[in-house]
Amino acid sequence: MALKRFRMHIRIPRGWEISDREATPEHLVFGRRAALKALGAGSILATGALPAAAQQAGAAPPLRDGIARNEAYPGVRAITAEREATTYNNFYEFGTDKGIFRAAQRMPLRPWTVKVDGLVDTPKEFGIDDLLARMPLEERVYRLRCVEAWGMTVPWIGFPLSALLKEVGVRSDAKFVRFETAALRDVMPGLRQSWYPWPYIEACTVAEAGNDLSFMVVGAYGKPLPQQNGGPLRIHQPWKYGFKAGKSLVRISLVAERPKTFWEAIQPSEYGFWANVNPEVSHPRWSQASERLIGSGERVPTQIFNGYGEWVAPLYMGLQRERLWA
Ligand SMILES: Nc1nc2c(c(=O)[nH]1)N[C@H]1C(S)=C(S)[C@@H](COP(=O)(O)O)O[C@H]1N2
Ligand SMILES: [Mo]
Repeated sequence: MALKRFRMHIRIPRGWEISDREATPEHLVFGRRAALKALGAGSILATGALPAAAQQAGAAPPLRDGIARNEAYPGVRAITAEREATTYNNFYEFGTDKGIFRAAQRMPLRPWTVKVDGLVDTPKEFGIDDLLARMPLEERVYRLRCVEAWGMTVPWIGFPLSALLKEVGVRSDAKFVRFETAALRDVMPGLRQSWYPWPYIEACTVAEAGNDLSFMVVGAYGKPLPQQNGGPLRIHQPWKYGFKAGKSLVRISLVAERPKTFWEAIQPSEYGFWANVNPEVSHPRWSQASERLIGSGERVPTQIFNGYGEWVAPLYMGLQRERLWA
């Protein structure tokens, strides 16, 4: 089925168009200060005027035409409204509340490069547009299940992680894949919260990375992936809790040792390395038996491996002694 094309509707407000009301939340104030400091323009702060240069993000060009939906992995649930999926987000670099989408618009999506290095035959650095041109783009409707017991269903656009790894050649001594998120001090106010172990690191095994469900996401709802959802490039492994899905990636490294991941470093008793979805294994502070659907608010039963067991359960044979369930 051909994917319907949309025109992009990314409109970046100029500084003078931001009302006081919008500019009040602390995360925006931090962001403004950081941007102004970077420009050496502290005196402008008093007037509330923000130079246009500090606001303008490098926009992503539209995705190519004719991206088809891969129907191999049925979404099952109704697709979450685009507005909901792009305004209810977790992206701590921009703040700890769900409404960071406005603050996230400050992050330029171009230019953008991603390094693929470590235990590979040929380490490479890709410009995002070269990567988009090279990779086999397709649409997949995947569910996303946050460890906080909410879920959504999104038509993502992207390519299998295995296609990217083929470009560099994974060496046999590589055991894990480490995903590193951008850490842009000037536009990410959350980085000032120095008690968090920035940058945001996530990881999986080479075997998990090679599973066809492991998807590098570059778009959603027919458009380039917006900042708040992890544009221009994020990983999504839909059988795992959402915190495994590192956003706005700048570096992907093949390594021999299991990396210490962001949430595991903060609270290992609550957020483990494997973090596979399981309704029967509660979070220490709440049940995982059901989840709230963003948008409708409906509560539905959670499925083991978020419903993707048919494709991923074999990955965990022989690993029963590991703490597989978050
Ligand atoms: N860099 C980074 N990636 C991140 C996060 C984050 O705070 N920073 N939050 C994670 C969590 S907890 C979830 S549930 C998903 C949310 O993705 P969404 O906002 O596209 O729904 O992103 C994940 N990726
Ligand atoms: Mo999450």
